[in-house]
Amino acid sequence: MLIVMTLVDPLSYISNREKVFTKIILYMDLDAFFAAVEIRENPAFVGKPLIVGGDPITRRGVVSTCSYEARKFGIHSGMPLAKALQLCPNAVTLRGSRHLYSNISDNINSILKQYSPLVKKTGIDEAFMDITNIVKDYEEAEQLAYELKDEIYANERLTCSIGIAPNKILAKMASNINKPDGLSIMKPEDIKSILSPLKIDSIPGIGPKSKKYFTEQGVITCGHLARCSIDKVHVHWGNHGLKLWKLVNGFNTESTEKYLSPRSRKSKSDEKTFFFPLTSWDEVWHNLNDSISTIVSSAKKSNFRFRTITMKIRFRNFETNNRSHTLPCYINTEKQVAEVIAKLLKEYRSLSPSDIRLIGVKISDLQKIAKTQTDLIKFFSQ
Ligand code: TTP
Ligand code: MG
Repeated sequence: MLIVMTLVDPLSYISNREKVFTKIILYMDLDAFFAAVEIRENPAFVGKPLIVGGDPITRRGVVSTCSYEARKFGIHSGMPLAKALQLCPNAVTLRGSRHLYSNISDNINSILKQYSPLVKKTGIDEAFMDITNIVKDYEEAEQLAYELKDEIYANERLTCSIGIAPNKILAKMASNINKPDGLSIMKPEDIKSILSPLKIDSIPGIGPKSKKYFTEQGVITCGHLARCSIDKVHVHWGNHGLKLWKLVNGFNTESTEKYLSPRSRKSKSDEKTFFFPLTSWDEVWHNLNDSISTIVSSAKKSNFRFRTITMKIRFRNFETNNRSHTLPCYINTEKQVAEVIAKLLKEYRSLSPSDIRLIGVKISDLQKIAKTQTDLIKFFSQ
């Protein structure tokens, strides 16, 4: 084991930048994504071990993912389907519906973007969000995470796990702590103690090979690595080892990324549900105009302008789509919103208005108009 006393001051390895955290990052990952969608589409699968991936008839191919019930049998992504079915012969097996997954992925991305434009999608069911400038502290970040989880569930009936931490790698690690449907917060001062009991391979990037190497040296958990002497770590594992040592000791291993300029997470929305089928597109437009008028007047009243416009459309089969458009500059008139909505609606014009169960408009990415600007606008409009 590499716990060796050393005379070298560990802090001599740490730069000033690594001693501070300036960001709050949220990471969201949907739970058992493909499997959860299939269960949503067919409630008969609730509570059953379900595998998505491979060919259910020939049993060829690999598992894309499986429900948490199937995971109890040791089944996991990437496992040959034949082996998975040996472990759990009664598992329901489906090929999967890629088009539907990608559609849902887009919807969820639109939801995230209504909270912050600083979203970085990193996979079909996962994304990072820089929320530094839209929350005051970690308590507010937690509130935002609950709102986000609720909104995702309300729109898509899917659960996700969220991690909040001062950088991306830690946010991702936090999201794995309470899966599924979890929420874990890792404040800078808690990093070391939260990471300590976690297995070394819970650090993203540590695969089976590195894990074996660390295990041979007696490093099983992040805590074991944190207690190793830094100069020995450097000698044995080089710069990569040093970076991991800094991570598990609560230092900032990520350089601050250049994100877009921060904006508000506030939004205003209005939506209409149609219990009786609509008979014409004029009726759809009438309702949309009504929503546009409501939210634009409300934005004007509170001196807000905005850049992102989202149209939400839910069909009678409860499939829900959110389509967003972010403009290059801020606006605040009904006409400008209507123009964007007309473009977003085009995608659906081949459908029948009677298929629409709900339609709504949301404006987000709101910016308060400075008092001097509002005075000028008033002055010129007089
Ligand atoms: P993951 O987020 O890795 O897995 P998951 O969402 O199924 O489960 P978890 O609750 O642990 O997050 O991947 C997202 C989707 O990507 C997953 O549902 C299926 C697909 N996928 C593959 O097709 N092959 C793979 O090897 C993996 C890992 C995922
Ligand atoms: Mg996932």
